[in-house]
Amino acid sequence: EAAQRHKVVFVLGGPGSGKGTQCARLVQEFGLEHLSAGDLLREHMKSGSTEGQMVADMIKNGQIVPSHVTISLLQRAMDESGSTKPFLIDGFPRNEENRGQFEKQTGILPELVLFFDCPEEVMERRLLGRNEGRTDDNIETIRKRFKVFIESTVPVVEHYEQQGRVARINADRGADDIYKEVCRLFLEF
Ligand code: UP5
Ligand code: MG
Repeated sequence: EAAQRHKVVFVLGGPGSGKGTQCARLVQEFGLEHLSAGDLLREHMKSGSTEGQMVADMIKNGQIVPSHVTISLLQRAMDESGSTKPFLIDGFPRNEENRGQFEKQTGILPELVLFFDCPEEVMERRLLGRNEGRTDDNIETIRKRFKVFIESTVPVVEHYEQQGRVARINADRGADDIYKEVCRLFLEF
């Protein structure tokens, strides 16, 4: 039996650009399923396995976890949800290797890629003010996350831009203003 092909929207943007905030609103209004790759990895850290410990170390250092780990978690979450709704995949793919492996293993190309564009100083202020106890919300790790974003994730956005799949959104605004624009996009979509 052929694996079920899920419809997917990728949500990309730098650390603190507001991916999680906007996804939470979208799922309420548009009947989508939110899958945060970061949340799945943070959950996986608690498993107590060797792999969980490796994920914890990599997140604390702002490094990208090997594709096979993240893709297994995403694939399982999509399959177990039993949902036919489109999935909003937040914070993945983070590098070209993630992108290629996901396409190869799932056969899925995104219907749309939302890209939240935000200056670093704004993202830095948001992350330092978040206070949710994340091991990567300290200035040292935040700087590493920005570097990884520029070096590894921006090329993924550029790849999808060449395919005409990207909606670039100015994320240097209040969350309500951003959401209005995101809503307009989804109403057309
Ligand atoms: N906030 C949100 N919007 C605002 C606005 N418009 N104005 C003012 N404040 C706003 O927002 C961050 C903070 O800003 C919050 O306090 C919010 O209230 C406020 P949030 O919506 O959480 O932003 P988000 O973009 O989701 O930031 P996050 O920190 O989650 O982004 P990251 O991309 O850094 O984190 P993620 O969880 O995706 O990944 C964490 C780590 O996991 C990575 O560094 C990596 O090590 C690992 N990872 C992988 O290895 N592979 C993956 O595929 C995914 C993650
Ligand atoms: Mg997030």
